[in-house]
Amino acid sequence: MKELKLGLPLPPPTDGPLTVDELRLAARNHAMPLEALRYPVTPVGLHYVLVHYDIPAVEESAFRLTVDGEVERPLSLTLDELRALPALEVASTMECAGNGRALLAPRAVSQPWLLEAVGTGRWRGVALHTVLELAGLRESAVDVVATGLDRGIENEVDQRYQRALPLAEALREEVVLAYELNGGPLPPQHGFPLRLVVPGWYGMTNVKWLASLTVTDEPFTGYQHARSYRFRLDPDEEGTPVTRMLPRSLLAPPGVPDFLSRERFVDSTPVRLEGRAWSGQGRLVSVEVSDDDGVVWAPAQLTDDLGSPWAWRGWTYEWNATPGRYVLCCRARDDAGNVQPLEPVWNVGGYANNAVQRVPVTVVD
Ligand SMILES: Nc1nc2c(c(=O)[nH]1)N[C@H]1C(S)=C(S)[C@@H](COP(=O)(O)O)O[C@H]1N2
Ligand SMILES: [Mo]
Repeated sequence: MKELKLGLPLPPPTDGPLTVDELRLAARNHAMPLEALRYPVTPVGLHYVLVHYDIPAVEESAFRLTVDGEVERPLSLTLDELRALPALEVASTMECAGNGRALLAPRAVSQPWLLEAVGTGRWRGVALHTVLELAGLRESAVDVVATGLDRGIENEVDQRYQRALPLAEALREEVVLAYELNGGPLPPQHGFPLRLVVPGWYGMTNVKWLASLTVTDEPFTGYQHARSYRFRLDPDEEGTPVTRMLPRSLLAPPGVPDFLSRERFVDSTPVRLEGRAWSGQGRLVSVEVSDDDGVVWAPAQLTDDLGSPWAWRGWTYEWNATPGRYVLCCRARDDAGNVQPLEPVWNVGGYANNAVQRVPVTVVD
């Protein structure tokens, strides 16, 4: 990690119109169209994508995963060697920590997500603990640092993309080094040939193009931990780390959209409203629906197509409405006591804004 002085520090938060920098990021990094909420497992091309720098070039035959640091036996594993280890598949919902950022005011100038930076995949690979056991953890082990092949400059710091996991998280049974998504090889944009998948945590933890695991004897303080991905009310404070996903529910907008505004028009009711909901903080316990902008709420019916505690659950709600204008909302609650707020909770980086979705709908005669 090297500090450069390029005169390219991050711009301050703004209330102004979307900048070209944000538009450029938005065009590279796509969200999941909300109608794709109909699929319990998100088709690969519809899963959201977030790439901080460039998708790196990878030569499969030259690829090795190295494991070093506080281990008894440093490793260098080919993909075939990883595939020969016991396999594990986990259906897991992943959401970017910046989801909802563009709806904050002032907003951090970064990837300007609205609400759809989410997707669910069947991630198949080797459990991280299997590889760590093969290497043999030393008593001194504290963090497992995952480093990607991609490199770039962020806030004047030249870096490889790196995130670390505390040992207790790294040893969880369902943490996967994935070489497959939805039954096929990982596509380039999702981390080919190998990525880390940490169910329950926000997206940034799931290091793509994974090249090395380094076990450290002290907590990791790299850029994506100490500078980025922290809840701060002031840019100069230390802040607290962004970790697990807060509960969120999303509604597949009913009816048909207006091309430009995407306002919805519904011909007649009753309409079966459908969506999905998840939480990385606890078990999802309820989803409620409102058609009056969050004044009166009614319970939705939860479904469980995937049967994975790490994947979103479906929900449905039979909506009976007369002609008129409505604002549909949904909110999720988990058993850790979290519920989606009606108004966003602001922070400098624009992280974890899980305020309820609002979908204006006109029911026509
Ligand atoms: N190596 C590397 N891993 C990365 C990133 C990255 O830029 N480089 N982006 C992270 C972020 S911020 C998110 S939200 C997820 C996005 O994963 P996806 O593109 O497969 O949806 O990957 C994470 N892993
Ligand atoms: Mo992200």
